[in-house]
Amino acid sequence: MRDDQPTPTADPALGRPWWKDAVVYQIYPRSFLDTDGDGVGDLPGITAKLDYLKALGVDVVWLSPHFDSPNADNGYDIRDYRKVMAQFGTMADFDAMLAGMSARGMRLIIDLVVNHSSDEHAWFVESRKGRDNPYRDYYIWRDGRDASLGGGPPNNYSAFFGGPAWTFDQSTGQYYLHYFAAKQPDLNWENPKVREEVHDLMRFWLDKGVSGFRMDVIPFISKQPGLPDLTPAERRAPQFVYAAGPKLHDYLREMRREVLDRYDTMTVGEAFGLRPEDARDLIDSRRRELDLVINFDIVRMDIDGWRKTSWTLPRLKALYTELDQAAGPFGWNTQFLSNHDNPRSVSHFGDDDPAWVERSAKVLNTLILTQRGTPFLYQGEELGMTNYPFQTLDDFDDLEVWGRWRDVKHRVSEAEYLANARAMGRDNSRTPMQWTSGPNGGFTSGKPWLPVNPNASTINAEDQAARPGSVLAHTRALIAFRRGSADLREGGYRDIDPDHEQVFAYRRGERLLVLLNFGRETVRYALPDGLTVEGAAFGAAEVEGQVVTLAGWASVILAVRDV
Ligand code: ISL
Repeated sequence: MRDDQPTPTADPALGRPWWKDAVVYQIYPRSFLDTDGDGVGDLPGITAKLDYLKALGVDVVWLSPHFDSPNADNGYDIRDYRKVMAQFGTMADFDAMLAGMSARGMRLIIDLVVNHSSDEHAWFVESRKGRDNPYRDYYIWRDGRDASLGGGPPNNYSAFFGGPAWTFDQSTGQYYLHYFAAKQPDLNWENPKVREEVHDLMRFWLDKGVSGFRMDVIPFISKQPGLPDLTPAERRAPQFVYAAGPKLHDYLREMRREVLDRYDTMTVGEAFGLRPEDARDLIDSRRRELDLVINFDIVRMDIDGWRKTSWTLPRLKALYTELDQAAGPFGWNTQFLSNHDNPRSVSHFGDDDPAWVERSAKVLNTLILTQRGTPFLYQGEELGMTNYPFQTLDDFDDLEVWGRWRDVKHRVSEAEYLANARAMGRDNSRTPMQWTSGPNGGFTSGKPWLPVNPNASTINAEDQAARPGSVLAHTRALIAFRRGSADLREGGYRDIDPDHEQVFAYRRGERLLVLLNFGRETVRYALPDGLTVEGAAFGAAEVEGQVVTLAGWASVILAVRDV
């Protein structure tokens, strides 16, 4: 532990928190189900599918931002933290959705986006009116660099959605900071009034009955003192500087003292810019900061900025072991392979060829649901939904794709950039849920805000709900199995064959061995000596003595005994 950290208190004598055993399902409301024909998903659409989620075995829903927003970044630019986005419905719709979840024994966590607001938020509208406005210090305003030093923005920070992280405001002659889009000005957490405003809005939603928050880019809220320039090396991945401010732990402990400890909550920090060893303090239960983090090590293992690189199974396995060990005895990991910012897991880590997509999606969902930690499934992952076949850049909605293109178009061909965006672009996971093989995949009766994947004709919930052996059936059964298995929920984790190029083989607890074939070739996998197979605990595989035959993209959970 760093010597600048407070001495942790003894781990509170708390029972096992409910969120350790929960299965979380992330909903991107814009793309879940549209009930009023405007082509955009809405809250009544979620309410209409609560029985579907309950049947799947979902315990907690993580709802991406549902707040009033101009949608510069599809809701991650909030204009009013206490108002439901009109396209999604009303506060009454929210209350009905939450009541429906509670009636089914499900909890809801919502997205806390407080590193920045929308530039249309009343606070920013006031702040930009004048240097002496009471709201001026709700945001981060600075004079430009001295003319003798060339003028321009205060430092060389870059924004993740292209261009500099500073925008000049003519009316007051200063620049304001925005790590993301210019329409997403960063809030000034040094200002206690900002922190009090955030605490108040958290209480507003907790008092309505939500069970916690996923905290958007929360490591960024503490800024570097003096905001010095980035070095050339830091400019390649500025998130590691933006996430290393000195007061993050203070702000989180204050948030816990002032708000969270007064409620029964689950808190998940999006740890963009933190390495596993940096995140460890955030999730150390003795420190009472966050419960969980969403880390980037696996989902971004083959992304370098806008470029897709490559990954190997041994490297993936090494990351699982590193993250498991980094959590240590007082931490707990999230387990996920996709979300609204990353490509579809079956296209990223599986095999989305129509002949293999179902089998490989089942392998990946088995990985998510049998690893040690709290599983997070992303909407559509239970179906094996795939990336979208984007044809041109004009097919993309995401400001990240467009912002990065502006940054690189002078030195990268459009064909090369498009190939990378097709593989890794965030819109891949934002195409509408595929409910049926009918028009627009059953998502809307109108024109969908983003096209529905043409393969909805063969990959959809209606078909899979009726078909044993579907990804949906497999995922549903495995969630039920996991619920009944202390080995999976609480047991230890150990990779028994880290170097194998195609098979991922790991022990869970005392009695389970998970075998995943990450390829099309059948593998006759030799178990280590000293291990006796007692049978298949979940799934099936041919076992002859110490050899297990794994068909292409097959998975099996074996009951084993050490002899
Ligand atoms: O990695 C990224 C930046 O290069 C983005 O995919 C993403 O911005 C990053 O993971 C942070 O994500 C969160 O904050 C963003 C929002 O666009 C994302 O949807 C959100 O998950 C700004 O609020």
